[in-house]
Amino acid sequence: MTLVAAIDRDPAEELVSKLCRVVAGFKLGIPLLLRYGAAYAHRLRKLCRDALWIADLKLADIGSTMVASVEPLLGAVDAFIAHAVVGVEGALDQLANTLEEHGTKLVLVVAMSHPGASSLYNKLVEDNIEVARRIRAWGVVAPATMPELVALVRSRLPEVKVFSPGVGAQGAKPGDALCAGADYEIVGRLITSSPDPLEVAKKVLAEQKKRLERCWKP
Ligand code: 3DU
Repeated sequence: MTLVAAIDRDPAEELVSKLCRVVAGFKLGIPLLLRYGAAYAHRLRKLCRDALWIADLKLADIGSTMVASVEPLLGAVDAFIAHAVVGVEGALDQLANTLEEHGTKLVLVVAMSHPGASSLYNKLVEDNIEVARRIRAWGVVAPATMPELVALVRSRLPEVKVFSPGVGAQGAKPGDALCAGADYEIVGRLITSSPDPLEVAKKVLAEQKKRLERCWKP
């Protein structure tokens, strides 16, 4: 399965129950976690235990603050997202150690999907990739809206899981990032704002499949 649903808003429980059969995982966002707290994430997980659960806290701080931020969610999720750009020493090294102790994965943002990311953030993509390599991140986030960056990340980090947001509301088409080498496409509003989220999720999966068949042809 190649689809991760970004759950940033209500009705989260309904969305998780409906999508559980068709998605690879769920990415819980800050808006939802701020509104309902960590206990809610533990509850949500019980609705779809076998999915891949990711907390997208957008961590970008010194190590001890990032460690304190993840603690309430340990056990509720399989992975946390942090920004590579904060660097290793005194930051991601401490976070990575804590996550490893708890059998939890680290996913690093190496490039972002919004247009403004091109003016600064994405210029650091090579350095961010190096951070991901040094810290042995399990996964990275790279933008579906800029498939050339996904392809770059895939070529530099062949063993790492690549998650690509930006499909749907931000303009990328299902399968664009998969064709460029991503493992999963993260889709939020296209699915979560629809009156029939399950139907839209199935449509995204079908479009991904169709696109993949075409992109692999010589
Ligand atoms: O645009 P959507 O509604 O499909 O949601 C995309 C999700 O991925 C959302 O939770 C957002 O916070 C996250 N994300 C990006 O969109 C772009 C990034 O570069 C990193 C994370």
